[in-house]
Parts: sequence; structure tokens; C-alpha cells
Amino acid sequence: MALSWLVLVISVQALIVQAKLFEIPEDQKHLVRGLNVKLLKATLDGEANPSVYVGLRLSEEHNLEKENEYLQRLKPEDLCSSTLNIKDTEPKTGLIALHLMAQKASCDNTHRSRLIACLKHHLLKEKESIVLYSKPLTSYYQYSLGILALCVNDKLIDKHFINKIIFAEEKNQFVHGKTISIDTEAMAGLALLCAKNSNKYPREDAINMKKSIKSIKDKILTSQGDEGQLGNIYSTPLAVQFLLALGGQSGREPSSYAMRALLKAVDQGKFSNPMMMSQLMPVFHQKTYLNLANIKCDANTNKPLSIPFYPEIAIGDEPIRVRLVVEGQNFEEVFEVPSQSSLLDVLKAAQKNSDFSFETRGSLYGPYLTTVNSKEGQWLLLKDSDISLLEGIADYKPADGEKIILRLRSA
Ligand code: B12
Repeated sequence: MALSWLVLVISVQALIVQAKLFEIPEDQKHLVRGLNVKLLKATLDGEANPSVYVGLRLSEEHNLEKENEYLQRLKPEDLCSSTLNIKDTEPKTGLIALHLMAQKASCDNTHRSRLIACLKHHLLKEKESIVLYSKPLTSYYQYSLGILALCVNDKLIDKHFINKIIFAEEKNQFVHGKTISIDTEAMAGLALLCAKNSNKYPREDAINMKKSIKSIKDKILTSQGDEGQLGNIYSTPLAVQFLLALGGQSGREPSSYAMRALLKAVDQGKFSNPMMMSQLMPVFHQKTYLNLANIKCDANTNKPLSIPFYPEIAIGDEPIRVRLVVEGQNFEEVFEVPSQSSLLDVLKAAQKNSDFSFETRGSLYGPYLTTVNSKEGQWLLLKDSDISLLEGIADYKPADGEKIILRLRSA
């Protein structure tokens, strides 16, 4: 009798362990907590970011007071004009989707129906653009985020909207610059998984979704690098979210490997951008954006994470020299900046000391370079001869002697 109980207990425990794709080792749990604290600290400055709120809500540790204060700052009511007109303004599909997910994460229904109507309108315009010009107004990343946000809010999405993702996946249209965008693959995969799991579609449609999900999974697994990252280290959080949501055995080993890469990257201080931290936070708690569908706010226990004081990293005294090249404009000069300076500091030094000029616009990820020497367009950041930077101008810190290239992407 005692023996059969023991067997039962062991098998139940094995099942519990199996349900989790990866157990964070005890000696690395401080990294997860540290990330949570850093994300909470990010709520203190700058404009409120709905993705940061979602990341905090999908953690298992909460400072409910700080989270509520942040929720009040999100102000989704400012987002959709009463006319729902997106002709004169930039489409904001992704931003509206993130706000809708944040409202779902808060369990407060006040703004939800308005956001849903607004998002549906944006998605319709995106779909029209796909039909007419074979690409969405924004990107397939934002289009998929929009579908996902409606789906976790239990909305039935017309299958023609979903078919656009399936078709784009089939035609390998998820790209970031010139390379495959694992972030977009993962976001599209999460949207399709949510729709398929909702059981709201006829069998034939569900089969098509399943095929597309399989294709996404294959691409994500093929993208695994030697260090365990899926795509690059910053696409890994969303890729792991997709594998977690997919469940099953085949993604287990690659996910564990990817989780180890993420823990290492956190330890190395590579996750300091609030947007990137917010995409990562859920996976350390075995959660994905799909968990928003059945989030329970009253079950949250307040484990007051306090925000410690971090001394600012001192700018080094030793100057470094960075070569700045603007491709196609015959601009190449070396600028001296203090060590630990960001690329943004280099651009500022160049603007001050030469005839170089630049402009940025704010985004959820920090300042986005829009214009160089009066030329507006999709500016890409590279180093040495052709290595694409993995961070934006405010986060990237060039090394002494490095060559930074600004390249205008041709349409
Ligand atoms: C689509 C996309 C792009 C498109 C944006 C235009 C478009 N057609 O939408 C393009 C290809 C131009 C692009 C460019 C870059 N991107 Co990008 N991009 C994305 C992606 C897949 C989705 C962004 C999005 O729509 N977010 C949702 C909306 C709601 O947020 P938003 O703030 O309103 O969105 C706008 C801005 O954020 C801006 N944007 C896009 N990428 C980046 C990157 C940075 C650092 C900043 C500040 C802004 C920015 O474009 C968005 C659409 O207009 C993300 C993936 C991810 N995991 O988040 C990567 C991602 C954010 N990009 C990344 C990078 C590194 C870049 C570049 C710096 C690459 C380079 N070496 O040049 C450049 C930006 C250079 C600059 N000019 O400042 C990294 C950032 C990692 C980090 N540590 O911060 C990500 C996570 C991809 C990755 N895994 O490497 N990107």
C-alpha cells in the first residue's frame, strides 16, 4: 500500500515537472527577481508603456500598488479618436493591441469595448492594404499582435483575417530588414495558436492553422544558434512564449536551451530595455500572452517588491574614438566621446562638431532614428562592414575604434 502511494506521488511529481518546460535553477532565481524589480523600476520614468504593464501582470510576483499606479498612467482613452479615422494619422494597430492586452491584464472593463472597436477598424485597414499592396500598413508583427489581442479578449475573428497570416507565412514574408524575423514568426504563431485553441472555427480552417503553426515551429527551431538563442537573443523571449504555448515534447529541449541563454543574457546585463524586459518577464514564469485569456486578478498575492536604489553608471573618463559612416552620402568622420557612451551620444557629438544632423522619434523601445542629414527613411544601424546592431541608438554602446554605419534601406 505504502509503496503504491509512493509510486503515485512520484508520478504526480513527474507530471508537474513535465508540465513545466524548464525549471529555473535555485541559484539563478535571483536573476528572475532582479528582472522583475528592474521592470518595476522602469515604471517610474518615461511615458507609460502597455507592454511593461502586461509583463508585470504575467509575473508571479507583484507590487500591486505600483502596478495600479502605472495602470492609471496608461490612458488608453487618448488613443482612438471618436471618428476612428486613421487616414490622416499613422496607423497604431500594435499600440492599440498592447493597450487592449493591458486592459485585459488589469481585469478592468472600462475601456475594453472602445479599444476592441478601434482595433477592429485598424485591422480592417491593414487587411485592405494586404489585399491591394500585398503588405499590411504597419507590419505583420503588428497585424498578428492585433489578432492576438482580440483573441485573448474572446472575440471571434473572421477567418479571412487569419488566412492573411497563414498566406504570409507560406510565402516567407515575415522579415526584419533582410533576414527572417523570428519575433514576427513567434507573434504570428501565438495569434494562430490562440485562434485554433478557441475552437471557434470549422475543422478545415483549424487544419490550415495547424499546418501554418507547424511551419512556424520548424522555422523557429531551425533558427536556434550555438548559444541556445532562437533567432537572436532579443527574439528569443517571444519564440519561447510560442514554444511554451505550443506545449508538447518536441519543443522541450530547445526551450530549455533557450531559457539558459536568456538567463545568461540577463546575468550579462543584456536586458535593460523595458520593452525587451517586458517580453521576457512572462517566460520566466512559464507564461505566455495566451494566459491573458484567463487571467485572474483576485488571485494575485501582493509580494511587495521594493525598488532599490541603483547608482547611475558613471560615464568613463577615458575617451573612445568611434568612426561614423553615412552610406551613400560620402560622410565618414571619427568622433571622440567618453567611454560607456551610447551611439546616441556619438550622434550628438557628430551633430555638435560637424555638419552631420539627425532626428529621432519616440517609440516603445526608445528613440528611433528617422532622419540623417535631412534624409528621412528606414535607417538601419550596422557596425564594422555589415553586422546589424542588435540594439537601438540609446542602448548600444560602441567600443573604442569601432566603425558605425548608418544605411538607408531601399524600398
Ligand atoms: C517591425 C520591426 C522593425 C521595422 C520597423 C518598421 C516597420 N515596418 O514596422 C524595421 C525593420 C525598420 C526595424 C528596424 C530596426 N529594428 Co526592429 N523590430 C521590429 C519588430 C519585429 C516589431 C516592432 C513593432 O512593431 N512593435 C510594436 C509597436 C506597437 O511598437 P512601436 O514602438 O509603436 O513600434 C515602432 C518602433 O518601435 C520602431 N522600431 C522597430 N524596431 C525598433 C528597434 C529599436 C531599437 C527602436 C528604438 C525602435 C524600433 O518601429 C515600430 C513600427 O513603426 C521588433 C520585434 C520585437 N520583439 O519587438 C523588432 C526589434 C524591436 N528591432 C530591433 C532592432 C535591433 C532594430 C534596429 C536597431 C536594427 C538595426 N540594426 O538597424 C532598427 C532600428 C534602427 C533605427 N532607425 O533606430 C530589435 C530591438 C532589440 C533591442 N535590444 O532593443 C527587435 C526586438 C528585433 C530583434 N529581435 O532583434 N524594426
